[in-house]
Amino acid sequence: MDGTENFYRPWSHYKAGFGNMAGEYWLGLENILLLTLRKENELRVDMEDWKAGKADAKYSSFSIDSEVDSYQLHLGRFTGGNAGDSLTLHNNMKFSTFDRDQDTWSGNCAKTYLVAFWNKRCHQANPTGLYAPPGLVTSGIFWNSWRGSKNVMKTLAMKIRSVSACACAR
Ligand SMILES: [Ca+2]
Repeated sequence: MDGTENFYRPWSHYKAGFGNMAGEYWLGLENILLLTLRKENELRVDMEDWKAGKADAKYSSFSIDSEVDSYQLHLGRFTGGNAGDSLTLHNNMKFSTFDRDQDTWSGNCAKTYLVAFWNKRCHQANPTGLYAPPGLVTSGIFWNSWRGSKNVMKTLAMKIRSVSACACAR
């Protein structure tokens, strides 16, 4: 959202989480695992490009495996949103950082594009790319189905919430 946080980090940082919850932030794979372990969660991705346009993409479920299974991604179906679907390609991929290459490419996506994600060979969505205005970096934050891989995003947030109805007392 403002480029103040460094997202080019090793496995241990992506496992534990980093940043400030009020600003740029990665929740941490271990926390995501615990949050998605017992309840079914849905995912919503909100984004905004540099021309002030907004878009979103929604998925019916979102969970990950534990670290021994490399935090493999399990994504439900795309349920709508004007950003289109750029995440289904990443379904069933293991998480990769520059120091732990688990993508399906012979090279190292994380190192080549300075990212950490559920890379395949390599990506259609790049939420942890370098933050910069359009034209300054070759591997910025993008969502391919909405604005292509060259039109970078100004903000991007991945949000999960439980799909089960609230059982709280009124
Ligand atoms: Ca590889």
